[in-house]
Amino acid sequence: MGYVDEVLAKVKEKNASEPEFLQAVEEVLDSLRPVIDANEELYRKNAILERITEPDRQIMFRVPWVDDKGQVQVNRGYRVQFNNAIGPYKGGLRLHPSVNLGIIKFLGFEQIFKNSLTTLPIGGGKGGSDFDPKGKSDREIMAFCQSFMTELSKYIGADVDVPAGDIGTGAREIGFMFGQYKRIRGSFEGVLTGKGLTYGGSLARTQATGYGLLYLTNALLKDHDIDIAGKTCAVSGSGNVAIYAIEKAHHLGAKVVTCSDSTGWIYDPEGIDVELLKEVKEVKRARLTEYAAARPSAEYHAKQNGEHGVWQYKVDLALPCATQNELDLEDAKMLVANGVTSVTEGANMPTTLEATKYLQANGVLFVGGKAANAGGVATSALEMSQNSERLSWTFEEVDGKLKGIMETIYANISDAAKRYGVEGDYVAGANIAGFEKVANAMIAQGVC
Ligand code: NDP
Ligand code: 2IT
Repeated sequence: MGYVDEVLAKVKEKNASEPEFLQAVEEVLDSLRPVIDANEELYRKNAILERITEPDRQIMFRVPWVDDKGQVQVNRGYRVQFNNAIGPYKGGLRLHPSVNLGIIKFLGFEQIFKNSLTTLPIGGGKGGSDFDPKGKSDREIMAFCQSFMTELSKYIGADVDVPAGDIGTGAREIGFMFGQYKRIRGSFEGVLTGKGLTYGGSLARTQATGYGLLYLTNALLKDHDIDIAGKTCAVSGSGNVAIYAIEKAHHLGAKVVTCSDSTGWIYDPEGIDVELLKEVKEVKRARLTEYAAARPSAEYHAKQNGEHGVWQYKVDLALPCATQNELDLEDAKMLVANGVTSVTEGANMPTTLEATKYLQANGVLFVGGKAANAGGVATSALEMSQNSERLSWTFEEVDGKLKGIMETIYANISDAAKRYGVEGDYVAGANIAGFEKVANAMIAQGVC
């Protein structure tokens, strides 16, 4: 058995109850075969694959808090510090009832390669809780965030581990967590990113993941002599990533006709009204039914089981921006039948392995989340730089750097795919480019 297959078998045996983590590891290791084959002795001797698939540590803790009725509630908190070979652990905090250790591990594992691709000095980590922020009052959110940070504060720091937002964690939650960290540790430092602008946040961080996704998509299309202007797009989700992806798609002259949340989706053939969507989601924290009620051109469809949702429409560009495994093989077949040009992932691992293979086999330009959504964490790293030098840069400066980083990422993943004989396979290109830097750093630092 080759080295990759040996390690894959061991990882499957050790982590049998974590399907999302196994899916992420399988995708990465499978596509690293050309690099591993070319340097098998070196990587095997240094146990690089065994080490890169085993977190440095995984922290799990109780999060007790009091609800508005005076009842004590208990959630479980997580922080998985996966790999700090090239910089402090860096990655978001997900607050969603579906969160478990396997999901945090898959996200932390992906973050290693994504963060390496940004070209900035950040390692991989992820955290979160099975807490459900939906329907909670601001006081309940604060009570949870303070309790969560009371424990988490023991393990993080500006040069150690720097968490940020993800599903369910936005500026409000980061603010409450930052306040509690400061109170416990007595230190005003860049320990979290995605902070408010009055206390160390970076301009353009809010927009960064969605904008970055479109900068990368545009670079991909340009390289294939395709003009993004005039193209029709399907976006899923209606959270932070989706909203700013839609906004930037419109800036670039494309038209987004769909968005969704966990209860249903919108089809709006005149193009999504981003200002209205922001009002419904960012200000009122309401359902998409409110968007449809205020917009005569929009259809609202409640989600049932098994339908194709936003992937059933005839579009040129598909941009999944909600959650993992939201685009399956049947959806991929529908997109291909409708002549889709590209699928670029705003979310983390939104496309199943089978769907990814089908899209690639049918000539669809496909870029996975590790490359396509890296703009968020890249701008978090720019926030860390600004905090370190105690300065803040203008929106144009940060946005300009973000655009440059996304174009560099596209060039690097395209080049890595070519170097290893898999031209046009941007999944392999991203995994290879991300891996090489981390593996070299691990070898240089000895057995640790
Ligand atoms: P938000 O919480 O702002 O939005 C998430 C969106 O996805 C909401 O519309 C939500 O609907 C929907 N959604 C979440 N879970 C499910 C589910 N199980 N089924 C159906 N719909 C769901 O999160 P973000 O926009 O920040 O994150 C979206 C994705 O992008 C995630 O995969 C995240 O890991 C990834 N990402 C985020 C980055 C960031 O900077 N924020 C950076 C890189 C990647 P509802 O409101 O009904 O729950
Ligand atoms: O998945 C991700 O890259 C994020 N949620 C952003 C992480 C960060 O540290 O900004």
